[in-house]
Amino acid sequence: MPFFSHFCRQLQNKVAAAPKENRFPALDKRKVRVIMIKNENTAKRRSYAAFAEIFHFVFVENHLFSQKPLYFELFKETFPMIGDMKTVLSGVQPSGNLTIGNYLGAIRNFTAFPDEYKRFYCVVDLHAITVRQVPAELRRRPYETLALYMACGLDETKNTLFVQSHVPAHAELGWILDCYTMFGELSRMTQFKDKSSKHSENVNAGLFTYPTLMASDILLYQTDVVPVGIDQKQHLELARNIAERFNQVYGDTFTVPDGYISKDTMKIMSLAEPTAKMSKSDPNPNAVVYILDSKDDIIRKFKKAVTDSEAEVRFSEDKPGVSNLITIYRAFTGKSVEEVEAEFRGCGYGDFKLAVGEACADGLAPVRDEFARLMADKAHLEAVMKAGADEAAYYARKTMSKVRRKIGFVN
Ligand code: AQP
Repeated sequence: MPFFSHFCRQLQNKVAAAPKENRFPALDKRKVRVIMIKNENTAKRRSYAAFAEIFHFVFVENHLFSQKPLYFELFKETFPMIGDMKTVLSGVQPSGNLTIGNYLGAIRNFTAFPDEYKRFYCVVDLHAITVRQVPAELRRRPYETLALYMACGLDETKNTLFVQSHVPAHAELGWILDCYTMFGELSRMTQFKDKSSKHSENVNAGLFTYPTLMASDILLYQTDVVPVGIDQKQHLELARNIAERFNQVYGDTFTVPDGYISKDTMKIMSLAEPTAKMSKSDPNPNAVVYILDSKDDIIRKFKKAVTDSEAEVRFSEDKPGVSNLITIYRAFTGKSVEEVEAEFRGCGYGDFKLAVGEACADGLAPVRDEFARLMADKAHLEAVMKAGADEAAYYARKTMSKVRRKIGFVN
């Protein structure tokens, strides 16, 4: 960045001159946000400069710099023609150890969005209690999930990382949206049918209204894009319907979101039962590869993976086990189906399974190492959670005040 050293000098001068309570925190280059302003007339540039002065931005040539994300957002709100960013949001339940299904179907795609997007990634603990959780585990897992987000490449200074229950507006909007969602719509959700048959002793109302809480997560941040696995497509469609219904009644209130579903890895299947989705709560540990499994465990699980009796590495609907292994191998090597088929032509399944296990274990090794490093600093994880929740709450409040006003609640 050509202006960066100039900026740092200016910022340091400003820090020295500012009254103590207004001082910037210690200069942290990673946290600096930059807005570029081009082709604007002098009057507009003067207003930017005045704004910059009040909110401790530094204005250098065509760039505005800030260390305070909320001021940065306030600026974009005040001058909406600038910084017209699209918003991305997604989340993972802390309902067990995360699997390569969660990784390939969702988390790895979270990192695909460049800095031009405003990105919110949450740990959806409110969703997790639709199924009974052990409190001590539920307390621990948000740290692990957050550390995994970061270990997978989500930079906490560029993404808003937070825990859903730390922003009460999710539950508040969830209730409101319940009142704009039809019983029949929720009854048609296949995840509700699956989960209520798996947990027949606890078919609670939360399991039934899970999709409206998910709609709340999305609509609260005026989300444009939601990266998810294909299993969430039906819930996403419902979120769109709810947004459109609300907008029809009250006028433009919510952004209608789109899904972002990676074609190649939209559904990673169980290794033991390749016609069923790989799920973190699967009671059979050999069916699931966890992101944090050791290399030995990963290879052992792939060696046991269910295939078929043909001994031919070929991608085909009638070969679900082999096709699933090809998908996983491709995801970790970047090879095409044809390349994989050619590579293993004439080989037995033993060699193929070993190669898949090694590619997967090697691909995940940097994530495991970084996870261990991050988990050793719980205070940092807590600071990330807190900063993320503060920032998310700021956006959530804006949507909630609009929603409350439109519905007719007294402020
Ligand atoms: N097997 C999978 N293939 C592709 N994507 C997957 N996802 C989950 N499993 C696969 C995607 O991961 C994101 C987070 O999922 P979640 O934890 O919120 O809920 P889930 O879909 O119910 O995941 P699990 O692992 O099956 O959890 P449990 O066992 O607790 O129900 C979502 O985007 C999902 O699509």
